[in-house]
Amino acid sequence: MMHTAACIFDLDGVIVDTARYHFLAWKRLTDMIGIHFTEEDNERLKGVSRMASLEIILEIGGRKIEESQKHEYAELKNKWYVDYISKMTPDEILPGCLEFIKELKGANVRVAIGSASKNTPLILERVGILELFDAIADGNNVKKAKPDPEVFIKAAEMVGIEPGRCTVFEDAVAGIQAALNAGMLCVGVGSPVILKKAHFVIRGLDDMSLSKLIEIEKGIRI
Ligand code: B16
Ligand code: MG
Repeated sequence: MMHTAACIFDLDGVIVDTARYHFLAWKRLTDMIGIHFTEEDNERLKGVSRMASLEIILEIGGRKIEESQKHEYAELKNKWYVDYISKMTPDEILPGCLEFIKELKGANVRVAIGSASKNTPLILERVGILELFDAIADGNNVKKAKPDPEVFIKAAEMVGIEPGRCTVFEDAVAGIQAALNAGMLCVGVGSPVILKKAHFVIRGLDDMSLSKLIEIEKGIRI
């Protein structure tokens, strides 16, 4: 018997790899305003909201600017980012994702998105899987950023499943913490060294299946 009744997926880094588009758009902004910004710096932005990402970048560059200027920069970055993601295609869905979601649906497990991104609907629509999800909690209907549990609690509410019967799939440290704060089973997607707080870590959804999820549940005795 399966304990999990809903799976909540982070978007960027779990279902699609949009981190490179975020990087290209932030890089364009940092080049424009003369801040040295590297791919390594970009790691710090994963799972972090747009404005919080800009704050980190300004801190890296040692800049202090007016609020209005911050909004201008964030809007500019987003315009460039939207240009990139508008060109996304279904072949950018990460390996194993569709197969696993189909398996979950076959077992009557609810599937939802729990993402910080305000561009979630656009991305899902571009890669052709908007209709696949029973609920979408994202930067548009959630106020508090991960590690606050709000986004995952909201997703659980939307599918009508108690948090204790939800499993989260997350690639960012802040997201793992958010899932733990929500009282959910948390599967990290990526490096076990970085995601050490997760209950279990997989390299990608191609490393996941219904039977493996049941084994993970048994291992942590929920
Ligand atoms: P937007 P996730 C997050 O999505 C990204 O990881 C993070 O890099 C980005 O800054 C954030 O969304 C906000 O995105 O500017 O599109 O609203 O990983 O929570 O799915
Ligand atoms: Mg992510």
